[in-house]
Amino acid sequence: MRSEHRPLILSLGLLALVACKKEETTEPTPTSPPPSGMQVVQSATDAGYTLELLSASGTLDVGYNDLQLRIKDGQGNAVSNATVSWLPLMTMEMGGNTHQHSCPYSALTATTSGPVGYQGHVVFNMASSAMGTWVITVTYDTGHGARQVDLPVNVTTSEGEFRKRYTSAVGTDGTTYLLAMIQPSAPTTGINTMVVGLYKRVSSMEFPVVDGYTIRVDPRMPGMGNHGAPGNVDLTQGTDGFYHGAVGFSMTGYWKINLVVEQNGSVLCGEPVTTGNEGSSVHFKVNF
Ligand SMILES: [Cu+2]
Repeated sequence: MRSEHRPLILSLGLLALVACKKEETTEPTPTSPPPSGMQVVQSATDAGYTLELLSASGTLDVGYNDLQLRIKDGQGNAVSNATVSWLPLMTMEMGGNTHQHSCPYSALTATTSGPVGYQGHVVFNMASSAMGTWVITVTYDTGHGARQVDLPVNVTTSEGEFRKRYTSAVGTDGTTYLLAMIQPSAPTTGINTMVVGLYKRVSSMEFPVVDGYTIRVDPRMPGMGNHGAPGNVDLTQGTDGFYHGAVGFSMTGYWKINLVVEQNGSVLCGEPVTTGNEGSSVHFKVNF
């Protein structure tokens, strides 16, 4: 993800918002799984095209979501030469006021394998509720001018007593940081590859990737004397923009993955685990 492209994408999205005529109908019922194994989350028809948003589970939840977008023409053939962008937007009713915000998300790029289409990811920072609803607005151009389609989506919570894969915290610099665990998605006993997306809130619409920080990793079992495990490697940023490292789990069960975010050796958010402090306020939770 290249954060510097986002303002451009936003500007194009706004231009398209002004430029193109809205005309779509949505079909809220998910259809049967396509051959890729990806399942339709939401679809809509527009100007003879069918747009499908897909995820592995056919659902969306808070945190990191790998997604695909497929555009089919009237004959059912997937379009590969469209220009596409998207904007996830939550509209919230708060005390009589309407507030809108986005969340971290990538650009859409052509799929490199599997069915023809476009791929990207969205890090939802809030679940859908009676207070707020998510819409992913897709702007696409198949060579006949930009058109815009709204895909209303339901985002469920990913947090429970023993699970958590998204968190946010206000740093010592006053900035709100957002952390999304991408790996391990299926933790096992031993050393697990760990991948985290780290973003900051610049405005309600801008959440760029944070570059060059360090995320310290300290997994503990709160139910078993808060013991740790060997094999942890603190996370540093890779060329893909995500933070890569490793987390060790010496046995099955519930683990709290305590995190400390540092910039040049100084702590921005999270607290180290010590004899007097059994956990960090910045953490993920897994149970397997
Ligand atoms: Cu919200």
